[in-house]
Amino acid sequence: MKRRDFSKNLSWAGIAGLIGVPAVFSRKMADGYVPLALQDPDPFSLFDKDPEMTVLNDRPWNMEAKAHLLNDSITPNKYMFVRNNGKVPQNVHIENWTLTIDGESAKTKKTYTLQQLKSRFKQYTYQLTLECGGNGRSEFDPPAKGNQWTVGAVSCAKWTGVRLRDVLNDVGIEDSAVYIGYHSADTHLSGDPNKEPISRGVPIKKALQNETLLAFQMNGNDIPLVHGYPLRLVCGGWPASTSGKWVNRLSIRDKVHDGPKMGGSSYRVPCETIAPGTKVDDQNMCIIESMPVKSLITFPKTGAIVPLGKKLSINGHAWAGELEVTKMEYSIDFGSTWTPCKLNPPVNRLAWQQFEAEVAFPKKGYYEVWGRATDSKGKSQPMVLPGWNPKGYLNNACHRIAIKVV
Ligand SMILES: Nc1nc2c(c(=O)[nH]1)N[C@H]1C(S)=C(S)[C@@H](COP(=O)(O)O)O[C@H]1N2
Ligand SMILES: [Mo]
Repeated sequence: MKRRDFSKNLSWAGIAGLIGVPAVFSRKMADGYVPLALQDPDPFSLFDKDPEMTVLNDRPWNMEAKAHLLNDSITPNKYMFVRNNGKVPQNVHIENWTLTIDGESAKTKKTYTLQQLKSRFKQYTYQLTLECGGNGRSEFDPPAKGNQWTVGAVSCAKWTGVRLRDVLNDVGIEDSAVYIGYHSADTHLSGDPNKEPISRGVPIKKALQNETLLAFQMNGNDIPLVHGYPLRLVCGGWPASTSGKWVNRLSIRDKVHDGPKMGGSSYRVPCETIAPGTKVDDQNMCIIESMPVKSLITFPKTGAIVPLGKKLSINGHAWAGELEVTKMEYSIDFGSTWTPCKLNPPVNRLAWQQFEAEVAFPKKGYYEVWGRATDSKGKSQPMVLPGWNPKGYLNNACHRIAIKVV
């Protein structure tokens, strides 16, 4: 229950009804005080998340999965990470929800209701990998400020919606178009209604890809509120910050979009590699586009115990931004030698791919299984932390799990 609804709607008798017993000194409670027993529920039930998820922040809410929770090939809501920059919009009414397309490079300005979007344009469903640019940040040294994501800020759900391209073409795109920028209904943490928490976008070329969707469903149901209900931009393979939640306006820009979190060092890395800890001028920071090749061993859970002589089945996912993963390998000797895994193709472009292997161990003792993916351009995951950068983005080092053979 939300505090506001509570103070508006409940009598003391109502409170007693909810708690199940009378509040003995209820008359002594200050006006507007919310009894502990009725304070906001834990975030897991609030957002329908599994209690094994890790909460990294509550203002704003940020939550990640542990590797073993991401074992499904299609990520269910309960294991999907939450990354908010502001406050989740309340009182969303889909009957009144509209999407306006405007901007310097829009031929006209048009507004669509959700119903119009759904009925006027063909609908498509794709499984799309969304990884936060800061996934893996916790390993950076010197450390980077922000949510200390470990490995679980990645998901691959099934998104249904209309192609952004079809809607933009319906509005008309001028030749001058360079970028699109999204605007959303979430509100700034400061409470200032004129401030947007985040307004990012992608180059027009990415906006016009088949798989770039204006989605209204996730895994066959309405998108959960915290993931962008009722309308979300989904740009698979790119930092998930480009996938605007609660989208109500999109601008076709004649320059690189300049909304909050587009400039400075936000979602940018040094254009040239630098030594850890180096200060970099803003003009030498470049916008992150396609995410780098990466993989996650989602089974077994780290710490598994295996009897000697029994092979261990491992499996997980691999993805490579705009590219496909063409090779997946594992190592049990700290990266000295590598053995190929069986790797499946993606169900569609920009979806993660499943891998599996049967791992044999030579004798009793402690092992680590490391996973390494290689993309279609021949780039592999690094074994150690790659390219230090001030904000701690793009850590795609090999994932590893600990195993004891007994
Ligand atoms: N409107 C809006 N869209 C947003 C954000 C946000 O705070 N507000 N966060 C972005 C970031 S940084 C990420 S990583 C993804 C997270 O998506 P999820 O919470 O659905 O997993 O949403 C992106 N879209
Ligand atoms: Mo993010």
